[in-house]
Amino acid sequence: MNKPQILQVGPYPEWDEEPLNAAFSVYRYFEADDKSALLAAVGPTVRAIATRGELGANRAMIEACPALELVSVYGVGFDAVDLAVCRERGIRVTNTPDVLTNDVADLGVAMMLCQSRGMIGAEGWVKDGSWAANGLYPLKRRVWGRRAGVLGLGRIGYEVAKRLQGFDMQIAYSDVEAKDFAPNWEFVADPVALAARSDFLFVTLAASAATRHIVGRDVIAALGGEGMLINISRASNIDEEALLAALESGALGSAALDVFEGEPKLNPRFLALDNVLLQPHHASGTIETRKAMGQLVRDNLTAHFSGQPLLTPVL
Ligand code: 8YV
Repeated sequence: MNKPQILQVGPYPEWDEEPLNAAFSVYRYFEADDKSALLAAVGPTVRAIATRGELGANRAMIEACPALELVSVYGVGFDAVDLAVCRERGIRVTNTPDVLTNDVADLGVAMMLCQSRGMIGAEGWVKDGSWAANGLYPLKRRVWGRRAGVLGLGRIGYEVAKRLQGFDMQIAYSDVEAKDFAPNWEFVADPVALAARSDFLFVTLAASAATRHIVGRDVIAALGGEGMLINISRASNIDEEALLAALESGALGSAALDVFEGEPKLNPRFLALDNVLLQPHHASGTIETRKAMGQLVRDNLTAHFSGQPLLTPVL
């Protein structure tokens, strides 16, 4: 039997490659020197695209595959998939929600702790001999008991807030409406008002055209010179230019960021700052979660090609 032909947009860990290649005829888009030539040659036979959250599948790629039936995303975020063209053509889309929620929440909280307590600098203080030479490390800010804002109380935002409760923080959130599963957390509809009452602001929104730059100049100013912004969602949720300017001037205290415009080539102005903690889009990056994500990508592909219902459909 002929295996279904799929286009793989980016690499996966090696434990995913073998089962993927066993079940499907895989065209490795990311390895092609001439990507347009590859699309022109194999696009007509491609029935599914297997991609990653941050890579998605754009209109040109989808249009080069006239027989496309499914886009299977390794990641919860599907903002990089052109959903409009998928809708027009009746192409199904799946993602990998739930399996990564706890790890993403863990990293957000870890970044808050690490940055607020100055742990990276403190390690440098030990390793470069400053402790022995100069004595005590400069004092940092506490986390427990302070005010946390969660912008977007979806699956990941909820797990972040749950963890913050363990630090006795005063928790508030913004979302399109108050959530009845969160009676102990204050609902603040306006993101600017949320930022104004927060010491730490977590951005946990699913990115879309509607949320683009939702964290703009006003939110950043309201968070202020003592505030910390933590982004474990997508760079597009934040006006990066306004963020950089505020970090440079001290109008915003600090930021802990896992995602960047144009990543992995982030704006070099980030590298010159000493009030940031920078992570390489790694919030879901544990072996356990990535194995579960890879399995779910394949399970959705397999379900589709065997006529079964998709496990985690987006469209
Ligand atoms: C990436 C993500 O998919 O879940 C998402 O939306 O962005 C991540 O989990 C991951 O970095 C693999 O590329």
